[in-house]
Parts: sequence; structure tokens; C-alpha cells
Amino acid sequence: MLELYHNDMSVCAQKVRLILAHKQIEWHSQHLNLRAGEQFKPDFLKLNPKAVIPVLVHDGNIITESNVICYYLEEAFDSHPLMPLELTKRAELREWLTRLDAGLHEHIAVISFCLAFRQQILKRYTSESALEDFLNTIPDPARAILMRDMVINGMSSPRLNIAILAYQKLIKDLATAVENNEWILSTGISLADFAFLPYVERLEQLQMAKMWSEYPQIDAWLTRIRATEAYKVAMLDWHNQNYIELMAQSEVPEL
Ligand SMILES: N[C@@H](CCC(=O)N[C@@H](CS)C(=O)NCC(=O)O)C(=O)O
Repeated sequence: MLELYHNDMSVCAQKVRLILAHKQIEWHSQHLNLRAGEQFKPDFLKLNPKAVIPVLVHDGNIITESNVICYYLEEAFDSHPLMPLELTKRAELREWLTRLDAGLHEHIAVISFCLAFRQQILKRYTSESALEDFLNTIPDPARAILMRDMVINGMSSPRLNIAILAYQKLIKDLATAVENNEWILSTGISLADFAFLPYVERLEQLQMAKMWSEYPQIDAWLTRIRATEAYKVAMLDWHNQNYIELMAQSEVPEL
């Protein structure tokens, strides 16, 4: 029995749902409302003291970290494989996924909050003291500092420029990867395509698709991946209109 603690619009949960869908693995949903702070509730902290989703529970075993979950699913279920057989290609795949942990994941949170999601927090905590109380509920001091900066400074946060530069580099590398290939790896569709789709789609939802206006091959890759059944089941069916509408009104920085 598989249970996934996740959130409809969280990129790293979308990534895991895509892999579950592609591999046609049955799972049970435990959906958390992150804006209501359900990730800080004691029962969830027992599963993941880091207070983040996704968390996979498989036959009572708890697995955290979305990349780790992706590799676990690939190793535990041999249906519709998403890792190449060749070792050098596997290394290439791991290098792609590592980029998410080495900054890109945090950078998408910065872009999303500075451009759009901060509005959800400001709407929920309308006075300065209510906002302070909310920031004090964040158990990890580094995360609280980051949240304070994103919510208060928004577009003027210095972290935003750093995050955008990192995504400009990703887009360039992705454009090179899919220039003459259908998928990120020349061997075929893999964990890498499903891992990066949510991040690129998030940029698009935040009105930043002009980042790849010079690279039509990225739109072609998006079209290919969106034609999969996994995209429908794991992304479209979970789209939260409130988030999508908020992101459609994002302030867009100079690119
Ligand atoms: N490195 C972790 C990052 C997990 C993470 O940051 N999850 C976000 C959603 S994408 C979360 O749960 N955020 C909770 C919060 O904002 O308080 C992973 O890849 O699983």
C-alpha cells in the first residue's frame, strides 16, 4: 500500500505524481493545505520533521525527499521504466536531478513567492503582528528568514535575481538537451523529463515563458510531455484554479 502526502500545486509533489502515473502505480492521497500550515502539525512532523511534502509511505516505510522518492519508485516498481540501462546515461540522469536539490528547487520557491504566493500570505495575515506570529510558527530559522524576505520584499528581494539567473541557465541547458532529441536524455523519456516539467510549467504559469522565446524546442518538448496520460492524471486533474489565477496576475520582472 502506497500513501503520498502531497499538495495539488507543489512542484516536487507534481514530480512524484507524474512518476506514479507513468508507472501506473496505485496510491492513496493524503493532501496537505500548505497555506493553512498543515505541514507543521504534530502528526505530520512525526512523518517528516523537516515539515515538507512530499512524503511517501510504502508498507509502513517512510520515504522523504522527492528525488529519493523518484529513485525509490523506479527501483521498487519495474513497470514502465524511467531510467536508462546504460550507466553513463544513468549518471547523466542523476546529474539533472541533482540540479534540483543543488538550488533550483529553492529558486522556484523564491520566484513563486516573490511574484505571486506572497499575496496569499499577506491576505491571510493582514496585520503586522499576525504576520509575525505566522513567521514564528516556522520551525526552521533559515526557512523563516527566507519566508520573511520573500513575503516582505517580493520583487525587490535580492534572492529573486539569483533565482532568475539560475533558471536562465537551466533553460539554456534544457534547450540544448532537447534540440535534437525528443526527451532530455537521448535514450528516451526518463525521470528527468517528469522531474523538470513542473518547474518549467511553473515559470509559464508565472508569465515567464518568454525566457524560452528563442528556443521553440522547449515548447515542442512541453507539447510532447503534455500529450502523455501521466500529465493529465498527475498535473491537470490536480490543477488548483485559485493558484493558477493568482500566478496569471504575477508581476513579471525584466528578463
Ligand atoms: N528537497 C525537498 C524539498 C521539499 C519542499 O520544499 N517541499 C515544499 C513544497 S514544493 C513544501 O513542503 N513546503 C512547505 C512550506 O512551504 O512550508 C524535496 O525535494 O522533497
